Amino acid sequence: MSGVVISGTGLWIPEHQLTNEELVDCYNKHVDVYNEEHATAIANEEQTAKAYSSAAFIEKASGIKSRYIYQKKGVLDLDRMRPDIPVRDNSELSDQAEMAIHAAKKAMANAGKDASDIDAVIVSCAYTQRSYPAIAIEVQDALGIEGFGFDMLVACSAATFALQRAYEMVKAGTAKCVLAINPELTSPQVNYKDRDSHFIFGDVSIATIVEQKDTCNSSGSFEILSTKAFTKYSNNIRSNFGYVLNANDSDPLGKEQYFSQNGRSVYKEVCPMAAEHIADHLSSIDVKNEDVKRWWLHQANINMNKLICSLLLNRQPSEEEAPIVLDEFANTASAGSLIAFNKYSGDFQSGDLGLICSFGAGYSIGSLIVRKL
Ligand code: CO8
Repeated sequence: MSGVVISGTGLWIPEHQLTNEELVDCYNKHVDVYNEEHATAIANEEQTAKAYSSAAFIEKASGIKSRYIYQKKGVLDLDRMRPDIPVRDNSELSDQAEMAIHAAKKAMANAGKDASDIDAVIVSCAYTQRSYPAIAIEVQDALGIEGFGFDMLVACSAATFALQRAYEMVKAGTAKCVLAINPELTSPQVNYKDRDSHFIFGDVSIATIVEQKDTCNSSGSFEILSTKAFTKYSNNIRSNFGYVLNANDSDPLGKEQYFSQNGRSVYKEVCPMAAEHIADHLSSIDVKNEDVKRWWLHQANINMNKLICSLLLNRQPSEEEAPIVLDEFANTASAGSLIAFNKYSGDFQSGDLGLICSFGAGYSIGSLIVRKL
């Protein structure tokens, strides 16, 4: 067995952008309408008035300035405040398969692979838009790939966990070349009427080719030296929407069904956990923290990434060492660390080491140590 490499990635960005200012403006108009409609109950202290959101708070607390969105229509409409994504006929490509295919084609081109080279497709993300048939099988069919495909859900760690499955499949010889795709369509699960979370997420799609070193003919490839996964149950980040709502008569659009979190606790609990996970992973293959040229970290919050790196390096990381993409993309669930890898790995020289790491809901943490070939 010759080793396993990442031979190419492909990033697809939706055409619509949504700034903090646009989101906040709409949210604050919603607050005015809400507080006026509930004025009596608020005055009688039966209900709490909603408070304004602020673009300055969002940028300071998270580092997020903007995000891309698959369908902007509807989100800034006060009477809707949800994306308006038209229903597609069963004979049409699904939205998520379309997002996946955009990124897959770019990854295949970057890795120098065509459909006949690939024998497995993984679609892995925070949500899939339906249960079955798997989005991965739809993508496999549309691209003309022989072999097999399956979907996986691991929230923010969906991308790293999928790359770990791809690595293991190639290593075990159950697949020769895997196309792993993360079409993160998060916007339908964002509660745009909730001040604490309306700004957090964006949509994007990223794809990665994982194959044997022997078959790799791409100049931009990275050998995967090691992978490590960790999970620990926590209720601090939840999304309750699911098919059982139909049976328990809950409102599928009720606010308790959307993404929600206890952001402060997540911050406090996940940062030390992620730093410990990374340090243990690096030391397990005798790599010193200082020998890592770049930290392609999950993109939820700029302050989290700075804290995790400072725990690892005993100093603040430079922008080159720990690149940030969340200012432009926001939190794109699992895709963030791979967007950073896609955009900030071109300057690597042969032998340079880097670490890809995600952390989030579950809790889940996934990491890969990679070396430029
Ligand atoms: N505008 C103005 N003020 C605000 C706003 C706002 N939008 N939101 C909150 N405030 C106020 C609060 O009310 C609070 O006021 P007070 O002090 O009077 O009580 C004050 O600002 C401070 O609030 P917080 O303590 O909540 O603010 P933080 O500094 O903690 O920042 C963050 C909030 C940015 C959410 C921060 O806690 C954070 O980033 N935490 C980590 C979160 C994280 O990484 N979560 C992972 C989530 S994603 C994931 O795991 C996968 C999910 C899958 C995808 C889901 C797609 C939908």
